[in-house]
Amino acid sequence: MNGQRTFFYQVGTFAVGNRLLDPAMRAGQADPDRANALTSGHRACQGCGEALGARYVLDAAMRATGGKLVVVNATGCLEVFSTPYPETSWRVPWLHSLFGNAPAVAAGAAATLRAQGRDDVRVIGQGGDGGTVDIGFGCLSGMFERNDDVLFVCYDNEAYMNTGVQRSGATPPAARTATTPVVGDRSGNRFGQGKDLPVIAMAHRIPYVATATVADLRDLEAKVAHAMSLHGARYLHVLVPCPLGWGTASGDTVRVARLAVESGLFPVFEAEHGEVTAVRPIRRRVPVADYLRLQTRYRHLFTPTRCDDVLDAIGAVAEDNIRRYGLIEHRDVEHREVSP
Ligand SMILES: Cc1ncc(C[n+]2csc(CCOP(=O)(O)OP(=O)(O)O)c2C)c(N)n1
Ligand code: SF4
Ligand SMILES: [Mg+2]
Repeated sequence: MNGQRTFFYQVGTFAVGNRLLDPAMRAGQADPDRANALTSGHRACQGCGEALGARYVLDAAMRATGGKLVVVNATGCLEVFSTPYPETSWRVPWLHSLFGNAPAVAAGAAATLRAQGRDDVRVIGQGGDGGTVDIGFGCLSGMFERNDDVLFVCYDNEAYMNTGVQRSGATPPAARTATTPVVGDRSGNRFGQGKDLPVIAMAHRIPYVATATVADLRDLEAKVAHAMSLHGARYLHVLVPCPLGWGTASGDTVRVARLAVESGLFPVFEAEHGEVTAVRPIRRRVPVADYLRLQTRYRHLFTPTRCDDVLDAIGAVAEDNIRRYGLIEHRDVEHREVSP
């Protein structure tokens, strides 16, 4: 690449297979020898963001560890669609834990490997938002507090999807779920603003916390690679749109994830030992309505009449994120460009 300029469109998320690039600059998914950790034939819905996210994450982790990886998976869609007995789509050593104890099982796997002197084998725990922010929260906090050598990945689709789209602690305000219906003047989810687990993880001062989405493959892969270069407790929170639960078109998964970022509703950042070290700036800010309108879980905000008060309240959440993380003009912390 000496003396040759590389343009954004040659290295962006959609250029994953650009074989003109130096191998080191290509995305992991462009590698014909990638692990295919979550291979085809599983039963996820078409356009499932969680399946996409898990594939990116685990292939990147397999690459970073030379294939020496053990994965512990909480109960949820990711486990159910991938392992209908006696079949499996996983091409990694993979354990299914209970719904609520994946971080503890992962910590146990890491301790066992250490006791066997096999520090080269790394451990990832993973689960949905319900398994992470609600029922598994105590085990996860313990894993953070003990600084166990585990990367825990939460695939956040903002509800309990596997059991029929019930509200979780990560469900955002006004979203319609099976347990937060739109009835009369009740406008979907009325419980708080959703649990901010990345910030709670940062409060544990663990070595690494990051957020990402399935809209930016290179960013996600780079964060996994960085996480696997570190030891101790690490946490990655990935926004993964769910066409079934969100009421989005299956072809819109990546677009919806991108709009979540560009509206300011999902800040993408990294933090080390409790301090934000990098943010991904918003390139082209969009109104929150552009993001919400694509999802039938928010249809009641637009029809039969537009709920400007609720839209304004959601817009204020985005505004607050933009201010807190400096997503538009960030001067205090480094902006780490993931692509060269
Ligand atoms: C102790 C316990 N309570 C409830 C369940 C039923 N259950 C299985 S998966 C699930 C929801 C999973 O939601 P989430 O963690 O967000 O993952 P998703 O399916 O959305 O990917 C529930 C309620 C269970 N398996 N165990
Ligand atoms: S319900 Fe949602 S999370 Fe579950 S398989 Fe379907 S798209 Fe994926
Ligand atoms: Mg979920």
